[in-house]
Amino acid sequence: MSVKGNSATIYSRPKYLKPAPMHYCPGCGHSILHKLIAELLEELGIRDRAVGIAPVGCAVFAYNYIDCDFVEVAHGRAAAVATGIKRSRPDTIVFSYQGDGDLAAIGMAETIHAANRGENITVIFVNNAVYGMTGGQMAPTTLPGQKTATSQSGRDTQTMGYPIRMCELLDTLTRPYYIERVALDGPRGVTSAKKAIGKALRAQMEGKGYCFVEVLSPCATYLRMSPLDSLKFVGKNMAEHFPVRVFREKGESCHA
Ligand SMILES: Cc1ncc(C[n+]2csc(CCOP(=O)(O)OP(=O)(O)O)c2C)c(N)n1
Repeated sequence: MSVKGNSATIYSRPKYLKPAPMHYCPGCGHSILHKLIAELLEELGIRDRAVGIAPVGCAVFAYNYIDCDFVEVAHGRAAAVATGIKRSRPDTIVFSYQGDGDLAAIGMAETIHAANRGENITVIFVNNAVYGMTGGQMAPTTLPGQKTATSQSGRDTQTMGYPIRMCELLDTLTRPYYIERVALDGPRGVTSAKKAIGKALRAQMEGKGYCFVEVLSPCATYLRMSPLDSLKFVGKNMAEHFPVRVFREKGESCHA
């Protein structure tokens, strides 16, 4: 808090969040997550050696907002590029930022193999249960019965399968160090998300290995809900299918 005369500033833009107007829809989780990452870059003192991997998806312009080095990669290729950067420049702190289409559909193979190799990278997986950027098509994480542009009567699990639970899938592997799922469903969820991402970045700084944080995130536009209702959808409907918890910490599986 800084005090000037009779007025006090109790909250301000994080130092490493650029003063650029964001293109995100009202209620979108990406903007909140960008802010958390910007805060952590400052708090952990890693901004000058951080390299973000920007996805193809709604967050394609992440580098316009978060003030650190970034590489923009082709859709789904983040894990492979993150591996290359981290291995060739071990002094960098590499984090990929990926949607469910990017990470769990086209990038599924890279994701699993990077986790299986135990790459010392931080993966931030933004699960909003839909392809946002391209117009609200069904994603691997779309809920059963959820209506999208390509599941107009609702996702039918008989023909379209069930939502893929990435944390659970990765938790079958030996090498990942830390796996947690959090939900941006309100102030408490935002605090948990920051804690989890901070833990994942800190683990990378200590050379611990592969860290995966899944963030359940609202997409009010393609849920066709108000921003407030989309938070409830995340906290209730999404969390029923994607339990919010720590799956693994310190390289030891901690199955509930
Ligand atoms: C190789 C390739 N295939 C498909 C696309 C089209 N495309 C762009 S973004 C996207 C999905 C985005 O959804 P998601 O990753 O969940 O992120 P969101 O937009 O919801 O944040 C797709 C299929 C592309 N750009 N490149």
